[in-house]
Amino acid sequence: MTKKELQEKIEGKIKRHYGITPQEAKASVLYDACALVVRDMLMDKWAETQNEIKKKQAKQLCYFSIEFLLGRSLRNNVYNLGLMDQFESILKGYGTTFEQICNVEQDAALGNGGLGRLAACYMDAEASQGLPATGYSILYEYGLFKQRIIEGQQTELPDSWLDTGRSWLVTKEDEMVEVRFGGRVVEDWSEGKLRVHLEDCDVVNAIPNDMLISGYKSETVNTLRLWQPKSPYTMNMTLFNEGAYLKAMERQANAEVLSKVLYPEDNNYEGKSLRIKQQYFFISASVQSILRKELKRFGTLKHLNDHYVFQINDTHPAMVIPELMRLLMDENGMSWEDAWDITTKTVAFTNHTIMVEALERWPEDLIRKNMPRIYQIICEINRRFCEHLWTVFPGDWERINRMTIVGGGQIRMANLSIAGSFSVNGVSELHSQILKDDTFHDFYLDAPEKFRNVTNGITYRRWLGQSNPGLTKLITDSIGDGFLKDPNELEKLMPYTEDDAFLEKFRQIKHENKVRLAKFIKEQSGIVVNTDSMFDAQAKRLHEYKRQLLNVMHILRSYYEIKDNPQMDVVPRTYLFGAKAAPGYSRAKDIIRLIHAVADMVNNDPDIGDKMKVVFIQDYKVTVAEILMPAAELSEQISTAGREASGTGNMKFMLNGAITIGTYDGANIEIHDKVGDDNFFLFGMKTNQVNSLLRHGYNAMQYYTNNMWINRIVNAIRNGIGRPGHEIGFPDIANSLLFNNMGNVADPYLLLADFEDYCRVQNIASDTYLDPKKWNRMGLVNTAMSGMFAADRSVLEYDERIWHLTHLTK
Ligand code: 26W
Repeated sequence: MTKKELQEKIEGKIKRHYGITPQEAKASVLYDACALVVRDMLMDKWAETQNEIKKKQAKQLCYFSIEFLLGRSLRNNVYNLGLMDQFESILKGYGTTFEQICNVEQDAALGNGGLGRLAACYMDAEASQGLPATGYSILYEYGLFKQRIIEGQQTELPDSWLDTGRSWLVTKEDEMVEVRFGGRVVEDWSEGKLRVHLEDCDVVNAIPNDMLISGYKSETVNTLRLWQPKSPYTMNMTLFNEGAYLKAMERQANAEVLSKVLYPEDNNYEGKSLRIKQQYFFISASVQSILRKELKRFGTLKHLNDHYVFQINDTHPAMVIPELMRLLMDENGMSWEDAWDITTKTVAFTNHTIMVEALERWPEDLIRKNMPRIYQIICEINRRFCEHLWTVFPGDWERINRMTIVGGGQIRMANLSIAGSFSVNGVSELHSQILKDDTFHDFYLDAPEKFRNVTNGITYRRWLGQSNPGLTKLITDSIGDGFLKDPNELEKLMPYTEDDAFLEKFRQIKHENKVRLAKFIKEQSGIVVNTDSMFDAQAKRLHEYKRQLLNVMHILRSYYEIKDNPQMDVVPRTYLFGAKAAPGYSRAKDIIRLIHAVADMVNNDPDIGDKMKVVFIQDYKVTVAEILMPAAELSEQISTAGREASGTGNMKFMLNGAITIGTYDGANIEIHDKVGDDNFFLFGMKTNQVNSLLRHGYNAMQYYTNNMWINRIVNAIRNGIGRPGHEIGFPDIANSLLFNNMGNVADPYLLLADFEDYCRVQNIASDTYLDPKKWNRMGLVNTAMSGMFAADRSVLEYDERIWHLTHLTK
């Protein structure tokens, strides 16, 4: 499309929707007009994609996820359509910039962290690779909370993303479906065979809101279908006339509350009844709408698994299994055996965590009350599964007990997911191995053929092409832009690691990105950072297993070293944190407060000056990550070995030329394999050492007694950290490292055991930084070897190993 045509379209929108000229339009109007024009363009391609799917009778992917952490859309879509130059020039003509208009858009934060962002990266990769895919989730009215720091403490504010997000949605009232809650299951033999239906249930209408998903230079446009609940009941006028206003609207309110808010828990299960209703709501609506299409197209559901594969993103969508069974049997008259055959050929399951506190186990009562038919079906799945297990493990009661789907008054969603799927995968080599050896070992013995690995990946268009234009240009100028479609081409950069002029340009770009971040930090917090210092970043959800506290302990050590010896030569560092804590996770919130206390102490100490700064970046989200990743030099990936399923932030840092300081955990291992020992700061215990230490009784206190630094640091944390006169003590944090608490051993994530080794490699990192050429060469090796962590590679592996989709014209 030419600039002129595009401009006419934008101006047409402004005129028709707002009745003004572009010169009169404020930024929000320009944003809206641009978004609508882009949406129209995607709509045309979307229709083409649908045609091709029909014509080819293509096999499609349905990706079920309770989270999609999309971030902004405008720049992404314009970039994918190859229209960046046109938009930039048109908006310049209106006296503004495209960047300013993009900044109007709020992030669509319909996710918490890794799992949600992965779903978003995969949507991009599928469209880019011409794989037909639909994502299914909930149209949350409020995304993940906005984080404000007040006096060092996190507070949460609502995030009403739809103010700007609406522009991307296409509401399809005519594709509404009904979802039923509660009621009674009625069995009816009147026609000679058993038919089951529900009576007296509460109905919630589900309305699809489709977001169109573009791919990079691709003809394929896919759909993200976000369900919005609407009550079919109008207000109860009798109650209203009696003056019982709230009661009169209760039914309506109960339905619409389903999509009010995204649960902010990450890696922590809480058996909230609204959450299970959210899960069932979007699952039932999605499966119904898929079956409706299949029936319309083929007149039968017998070949469902030839036309669709259902990938469930962790266990949150596990009710697809009984819901698909219910619809096939109760609404389409299929036998149990046929329905089970189709279900288990259609559903595939990805696990994203081995943290036990993240395992979903719903109280039986809750399911029985809210989804009575689903409850019955789960019980029958369980009965038959146990019968099967009895033949595989005769007499092995203990094992069978562990494997049952219903047990101890609970429904175990992971067990249901494995029993009802043809494929189970982890998200990194190590994690998939742990699933087989440990977490799901019993299931592996029962059905080894189900288990696979697909290592996670990220989309290079957003995380390099758009967020780091400087580096993208340098790479394109030297090896062409093929890497944006085939990321393995990044390896062509390897010869440049010996090219001094190239390395100097690489350094220069990193510096510019650091300046950009420094400006952002200054505006947000008033802190002035030294852009010649090493930018050392840890950005991820706040969780004890991710060990932000270990990072803090090292910062304190460096601080005391300077205080003890003010003349000492140090490599200046800026320690950057970005992290949200789940609102109910008090230890995590306490650690955020500690980071602020440390920042307060370090940043205001005249003895320290430019040598150290500690910055907590408020409200870490996709849009902030897009500024942070390109500016980072050292990437902190320091989880306790065996605990981080994969990590994907590690990949974003690597791609942008940061060097990892990390444990042998998750995808860090594969990053280390790619770049080698020389280009990675590896430290800490391995998974087997961690496990055996914990098994044989880990004695954290011994480190406190024997290690002078640990002793000093833990005491300081207990007694008071802060600028003089403003110290705050954190006895709970200190105690958690030393004493058993509430059934937990002291220091369950082994910070004290890994501390010395961490400090050792931190020193190596500092020494390395003194040789800029060496540092830059290491950074470039990281960028060059990062091809395998592209989402394109991941989705193609899913396709080859699990999905077997029909490929569309790219
Ligand atoms: C029910 C509460 C709850 C909420 C979210 C339990 C579990 C989760 C997610 C599965 C947690 C999560 O996001 N896991 C992360 O998934 C990423 C994508 O695979 C991995 O890279 C991260 O290592 C993993 O922590």
